[in-house]
Amino acid sequence: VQSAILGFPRMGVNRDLKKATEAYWGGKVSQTDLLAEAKRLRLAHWKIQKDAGVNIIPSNDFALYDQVLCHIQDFGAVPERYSSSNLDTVDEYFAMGRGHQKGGVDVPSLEMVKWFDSNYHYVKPTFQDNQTFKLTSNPKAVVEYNEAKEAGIDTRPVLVGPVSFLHLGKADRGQTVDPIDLLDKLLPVYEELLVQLKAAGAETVQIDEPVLVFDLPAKSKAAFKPAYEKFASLGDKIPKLVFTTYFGDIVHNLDALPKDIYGVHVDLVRNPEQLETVLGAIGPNAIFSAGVVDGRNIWKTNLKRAIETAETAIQRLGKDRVIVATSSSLLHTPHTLASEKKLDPEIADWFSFACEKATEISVIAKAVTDGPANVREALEANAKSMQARATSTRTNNPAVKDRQAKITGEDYNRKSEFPVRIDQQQKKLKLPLFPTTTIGSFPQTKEIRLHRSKLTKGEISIAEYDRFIEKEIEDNVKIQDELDLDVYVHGEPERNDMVQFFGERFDGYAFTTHAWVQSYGSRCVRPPIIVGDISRPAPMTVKESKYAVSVAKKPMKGMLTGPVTCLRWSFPRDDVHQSVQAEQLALALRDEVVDLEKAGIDVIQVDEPALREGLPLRAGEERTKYLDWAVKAFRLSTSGVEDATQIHSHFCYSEFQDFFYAIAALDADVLSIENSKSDCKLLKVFVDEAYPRHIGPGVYDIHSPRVPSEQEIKDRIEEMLQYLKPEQLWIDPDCGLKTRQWKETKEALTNMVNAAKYFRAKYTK
Ligand code: THG
Ligand code: ZN
Repeated sequence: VQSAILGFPRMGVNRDLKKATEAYWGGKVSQTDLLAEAKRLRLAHWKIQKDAGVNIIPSNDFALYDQVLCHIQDFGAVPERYSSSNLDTVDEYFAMGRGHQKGGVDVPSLEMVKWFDSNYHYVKPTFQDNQTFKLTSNPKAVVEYNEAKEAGIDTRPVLVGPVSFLHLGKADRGQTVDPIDLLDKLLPVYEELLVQLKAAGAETVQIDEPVLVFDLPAKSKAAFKPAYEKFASLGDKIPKLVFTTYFGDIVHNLDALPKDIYGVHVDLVRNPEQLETVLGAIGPNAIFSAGVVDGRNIWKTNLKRAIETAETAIQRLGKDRVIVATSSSLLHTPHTLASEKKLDPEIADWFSFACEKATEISVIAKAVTDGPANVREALEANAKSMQARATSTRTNNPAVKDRQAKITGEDYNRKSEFPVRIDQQQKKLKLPLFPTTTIGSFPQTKEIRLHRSKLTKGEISIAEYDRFIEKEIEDNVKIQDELDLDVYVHGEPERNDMVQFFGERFDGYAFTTHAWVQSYGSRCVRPPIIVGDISRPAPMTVKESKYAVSVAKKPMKGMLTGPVTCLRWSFPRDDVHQSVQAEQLALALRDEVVDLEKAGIDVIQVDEPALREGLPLRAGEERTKYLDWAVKAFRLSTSGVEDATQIHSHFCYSEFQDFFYAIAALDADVLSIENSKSDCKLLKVFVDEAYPRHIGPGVYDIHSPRVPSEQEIKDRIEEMLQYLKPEQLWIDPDCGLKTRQWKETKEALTNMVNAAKYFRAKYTK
């Protein structure tokens, strides 16, 4: 029985790839240096997997920015605005990933979107009506296969399959092509690439078709047949293909599973129940790849259970036809547990990051190949860890469970309905028409980062740090005075990431020093880990907010991350349902909300940008259930306040037409939503559904340093007023401003406030 890894994290043990790419973008290292560093990382990662005893090691899972983007370039699907910019291959690639504004070239990036339900973002292939494809002369998959081979490692190249590549793409702006209609044009490129891989020596190829887990439109679903019949007809001219799916089950799409495929991989961590059905559906000689080691989380694999699953498959198919594998690519896990020097050893014993998962997968393969006696020590140690975690007092907090049991229906509801609330809020806040505000964070300057890092290293005292933060807050308030905004924020200088910050303050969480996971391009997040029942040992944000109130003469907004987002952007427990974890987070946040209110904060924003990404990938009962507990968690966290306290919430991803009722059910007094890049037509849903509460659709894009003109913002507001009532509309930017510089922030906000004042004058006449 062979062992396989579907993909390895590419950042390196110390986020080396992030450092190299950012140094290259900043002009600090040459392209040659960057490419050499990338090569060093690939070799290091192959070697880790080989040394761990893994048989099937992936190549072409590496990417300088994003793996889908690599395919766009290698398939000649680069939109003309980039290909005509006269950039070299590497710069053209980065231009598509992050935009390019240099040397007379000014192109924005391609759209970046969430990769399934993960916190990773991929670059969306963007097609023309007259799209053609052409394989590049040096395909990355071949180059990297050869590179590994030269180092003495025979790898299995990974490709995004043709149906997924098209289905995950879109027509370019102004184009009408349905990407899936491009299949016939695309297939020859795959054929050529596969032939080259075979010639280079690749025996098998992992062909990723994760879109098979979706509810697919008929056309996309029908595309698998011609695509894979074509490949089957090529026989020995191409490598054998392992058709690979993950993040869901494929039972509802089994009729689209290629008949003559060499192998099929499914995710048995997410959907173990699909095992029997899939085993019954694959061809009489097909190989079955069992995804039994979680590629999305950091928990040590229960080896006994994984071995049992593999044995079930072996009993049906025989040892030669079964591969044990990670459930998905390990891209979504941190590099190695070995870097965590500060973790409590009791808890560290429960974790397994990418390097450790490589060893697990090889132990499982040995156990089912040669018998468990050959890996007895490893199995015994694993069983001990499992037992220790299951019985640890660290995971179990009776007081939290007790409180959960006492939740009543009342706890989910504000005291009064919105019309009563808004009246009282208005009496207290006395806001003008078209009130202006920002989403919460202000630029995280070098100085702020420096102070945080000095505090961590013990180079300054807590008192010194607190004084510095107060000074920052004071400055932020002054700036808002000058800008003449209506509802202030303190600017969050004391916070790192919006989830990490809370994770470090809740009980029941563990947090790491090096466990970075790629979010997009060179950007990483360090998700905190939920290990046990969650509670709030002490107020988390009250000190800073209270100070902010004391120096501000206008209403100050308190800022919190909502329960669903805290859950989604953490590594969750796998021993308790997510709804239970969300409820615990909600109770802890509810206390914080009430404490903020007591401290004189009259406006409290509870952000839920991850509500959307948590939506189960397929429509149906699962989605309804998810939305039910997610909405309840939000309401539980926010309903403890008086009517006169105004609850805001913010959403970064505004495509919520398909679950609008849930957004409405949050019952937030004011919603701010990302809207600046989308069509204002999206706002139509608020009219259609007669949404009664207040809304601030972002009036400009904060993801770019570009300063919007006052006129541009006025035009935008004018457009919004076609859909929203003047008394409903707030004026705010798209998202938090932490990734921006102060100069552009001040200029943009000045224009925004002036635009708001223009409409205020116009409508109060
Ligand atoms: N926090 C978390 N997840 C997220 C976001 C977030 N997912 C979606 C979206 N926002 C992704 N966006 C970003 C934006 C910036 C960064 C990461 C993800 C970022 N990271 C720093 C870096 O890589 O340099 C490290 C952060 C730090 O210093 O703590 O800038 O906001 N959880
Ligand atoms: Zn946002």
